[in-house]
Amino acid sequence: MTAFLIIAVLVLVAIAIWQMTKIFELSQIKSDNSEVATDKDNKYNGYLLFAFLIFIYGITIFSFWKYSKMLLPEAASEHGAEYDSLMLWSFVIIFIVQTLTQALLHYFGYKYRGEKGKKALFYADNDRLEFIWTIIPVVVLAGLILWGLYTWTNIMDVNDEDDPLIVELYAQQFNWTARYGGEDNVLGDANVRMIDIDRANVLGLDEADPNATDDIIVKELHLPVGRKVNFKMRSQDVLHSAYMPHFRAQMNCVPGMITEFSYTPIYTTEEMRQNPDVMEKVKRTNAIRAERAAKGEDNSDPWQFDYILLCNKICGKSHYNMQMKIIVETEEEYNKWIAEQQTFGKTMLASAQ
Ligand SMILES: [Cu+2]
Repeated sequence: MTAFLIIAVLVLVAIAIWQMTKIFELSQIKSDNSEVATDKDNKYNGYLLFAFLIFIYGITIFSFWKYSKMLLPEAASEHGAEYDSLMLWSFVIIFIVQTLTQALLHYFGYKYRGEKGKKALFYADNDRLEFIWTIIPVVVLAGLILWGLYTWTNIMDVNDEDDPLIVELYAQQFNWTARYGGEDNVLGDANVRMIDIDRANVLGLDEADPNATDDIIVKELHLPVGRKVNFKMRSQDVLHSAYMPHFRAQMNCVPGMITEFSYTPIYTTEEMRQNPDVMEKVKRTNAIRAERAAKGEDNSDPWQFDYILLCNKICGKSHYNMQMKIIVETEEEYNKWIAEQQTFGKTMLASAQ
């Protein structure tokens, strides 16, 4: 890596010196006009432009072929499908417009390259043409914006209808903690100033608040499938971002305030593991791992799919590893799991002894 950087720097320095000598040359008054483009130069540039067009189309096709398998699998939340189709249609439109305009731009650049004796045509305006290329983008963009706004308000609507599960996501450098409201599904008051590590009050819960007693603090997020979840995000130190890619969910965690996001998971972890895209990805990843293990670079434990909560805001040196496992399960499995977790009240009692 260092060798590569040194070479890159040397190349850049060489280019800079070359450019500077060129500027110096240009500043000299000379009689020969070798810097003026000839027909041959123009032809050469025209061909290069055409070659560049073929190159960008080639690399686009190559990227589709090579990298489309890196895309996320089908969305695992109720709003996810709507979000994905908005994204897909935006890309389809951008792709069509980009393909046409780049083709025209490069083709005309090539076709009307400079030639001795060729004169530019003065063409003042064409109302109809201008009307068409104004009205089409206006209609398409207005449509996309309206659809986007509609989707946005739908997704960002955090309300307490339909008895959502209330979960706090607590971010700190460099890990996540989740808190459930317990029996009453109400989170007790909390403030980072009340954090008391010695007494295991890691999230700064208000011990005087009766709602806090039955809160449950965990390091692995469990969610019952089909039930809406309202997340309340907090951060202890710097800006973080709670990113749950499979659910198409992301929200900043800001110190000193509570941010919210809500979604309904529609597939359990087990169901998602049966998804063809996911199975394909697991197969590919494990093949790579086995290859590395054979060279002694990795352990050979097979990887299996799990939903994940990631930090998506560069928050410090271990940001890359700030993550928490999410398990979506049936309601019975979830109830069984939550019943086994210790409440905040019990943790406080135990630490007092
Ligand atoms: Cu972070």
